[in-house]
Amino acid sequence: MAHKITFVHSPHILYDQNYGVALVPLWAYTLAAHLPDGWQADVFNTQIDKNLASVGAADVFAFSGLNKDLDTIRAAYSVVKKLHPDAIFIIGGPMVWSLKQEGKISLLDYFDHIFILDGEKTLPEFLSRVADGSHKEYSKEIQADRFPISEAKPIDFDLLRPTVKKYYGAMVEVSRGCPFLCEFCDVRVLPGNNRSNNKDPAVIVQELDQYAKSGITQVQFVCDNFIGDIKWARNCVDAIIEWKERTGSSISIFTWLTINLYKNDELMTKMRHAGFSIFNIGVESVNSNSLLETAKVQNTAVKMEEAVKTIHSYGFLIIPGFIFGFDSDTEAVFDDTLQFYVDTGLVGGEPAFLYGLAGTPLFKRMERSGRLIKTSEDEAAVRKGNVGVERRIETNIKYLLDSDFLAHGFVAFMKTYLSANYQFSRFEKHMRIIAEYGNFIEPPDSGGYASISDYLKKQAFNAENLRMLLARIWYILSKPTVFWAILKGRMLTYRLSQKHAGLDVHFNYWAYVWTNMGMKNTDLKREHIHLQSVDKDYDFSDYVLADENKMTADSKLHGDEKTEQQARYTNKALETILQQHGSK
Ligand code: B12
Ligand code: SF4
Repeated sequence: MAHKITFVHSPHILYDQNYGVALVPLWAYTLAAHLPDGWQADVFNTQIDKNLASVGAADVFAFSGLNKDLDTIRAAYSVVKKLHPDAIFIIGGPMVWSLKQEGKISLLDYFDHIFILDGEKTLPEFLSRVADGSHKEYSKEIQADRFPISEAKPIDFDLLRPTVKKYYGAMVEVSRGCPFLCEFCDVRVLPGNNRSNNKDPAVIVQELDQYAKSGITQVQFVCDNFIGDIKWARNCVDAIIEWKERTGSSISIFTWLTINLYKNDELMTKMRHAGFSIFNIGVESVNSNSLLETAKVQNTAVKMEEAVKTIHSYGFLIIPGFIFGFDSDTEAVFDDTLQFYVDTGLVGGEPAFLYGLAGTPLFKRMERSGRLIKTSEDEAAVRKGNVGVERRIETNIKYLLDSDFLAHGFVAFMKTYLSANYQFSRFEKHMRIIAEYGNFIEPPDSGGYASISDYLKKQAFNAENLRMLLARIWYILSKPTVFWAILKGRMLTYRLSQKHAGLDVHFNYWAYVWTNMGMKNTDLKREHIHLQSVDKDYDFSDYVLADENKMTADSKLHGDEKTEQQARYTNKALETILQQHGSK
């Protein structure tokens, strides 16, 4: 008799994250491709099916999630456990790694087994042992080595096919890891992850082909940094172009990469032809010492303004990551960031405050210097990410800048950010760069990742999403200045479209992000922001210095070979701060 595993995806839906679209739970379909013979899989996603009580029997129920999903996973577990008490319950995913780093793995003790890191090898081995009854010999925690993603199989598309149209576009994992050093980032500290591990472009094309045959054209290329290995990136882009020419398929791609792309005209040109449309890029800060502090070396080495404009000029849209609260930040941080947005025509992005993610060098530095907030509230913040209901913004770091200044500054920042004049200036600049630089390459396909037809369909057939769409429309119609700016933006798009096809997506994306931010932040007040800073008479002799800042041999064992290099960069910036404060 066949054995069965059901993957239960039960994320905590942050209203302001997905804005009414569900994305394919990739972990489940990735792992389902690696089941041993004699096993069949099912997926239950509480995002698209609310009736968890209808979940059928299985030998094993597998859960996964991010830190913010702790509560919803517990709730889903309780429902399924009550229905199927004799089944085996297991969990894995990014949350498990983070909790382990933080010494809080016991929060998942109610699971029979906890899988740390990649499951492609550990899960099938475990299931084989379940089949012959010997799995009880396994310890509670099952730790994996980094799976060589070059050996990845295509996802189990047969399992996904019946529900694939319920999701916004496709998710294709292409690469894991990143060669850079950013102090706050936990991508680079995962074992073996401080370099790119890449999937075979042939497998990527195979997955694209499956989605395309189901009529899906908007694709997320899931990775940490698409150009972490530039040679592989070129091969991958070539393989996509070859596949498109061979099959006549048409896709638009969203992915994650780094700012150094701007130097590579040939690659950018090819990426336009392949259908690349939107990039998530960590700009992080307009303050060069803050970039040095966080060892974002690829950003310190370039003229950021020119880099952003160049990438825009090809027709790409950038979702910039901006972070406030670096030690090197000055009181000019909010004004300078607002100016940078306008100067470079950035139309997207949602700035956030620096957060110490467990396991990162930043977390360790904050912990050692007594600036990590470790209260029960901290736990709540870890669970919910940055967003809560009453406490909308809450972090786990004591900043050097005054918390009151940061909170007031952020409220004022948001007010300007959302104002119609400011928004229109950004959009106008964005379009002007495209029109004037002479680099623009029309998208080969009419869509673009943010093409709205699929989005609107997802909104129209779901009451909750429809309410969100109406709220969005109301946000525009209820404010004459907003309505007028949107109208001007639409007219500008129309005018420029006469010369450059494919600009609608830029307008759509601008209006989408503006209204998202507006709906979330229009009523943002000082009291929604719970930040802490060091005492006014903070003794800078407690501030962590260069030698103390080196990572331990343990982190090297984890494959993070460049920790000392990162510490050198970070400390160069920190020493500037110490000099300013006349200490040590
Ligand atoms: C794509 C992506 C997104 C997409 C969402 C995708 C989706 N389907 O919902 C978007 C852009 C919306 C997004 C948003 C956010 N994301 Co995100 N995102 C990713 C990214 C790049 C890929 C995730 C993925 O699908 N990977 C591919 C799958 C196959 O990998 P996986 O899920 O890790 O699964 C593997 C293993 O973990 C393991 N495994 C997983 N589950 C299980 C279960 C069992 C039983 C077993 C045995 C094994 C196992 O096996 C799998 C195969 O190896 C990751 C970084 C990364 N490279 O993984 C970040 C990441 C998951 N995101 C992260 C964060 C913080 C967020 C945000 C909270 C950011 C924010 N502050 O706004 C939001 C919240 C999203 C939300 N929905 O509310 C963090 C999570 C950190 C954490 N510990 O919680 C990550 C890890 C990035 C990072 N290092 O900081 N994200
Ligand atoms: S560039 Fe920095 S933040 Fe981005 S994935 Fe690489 S190490 Fe992390």
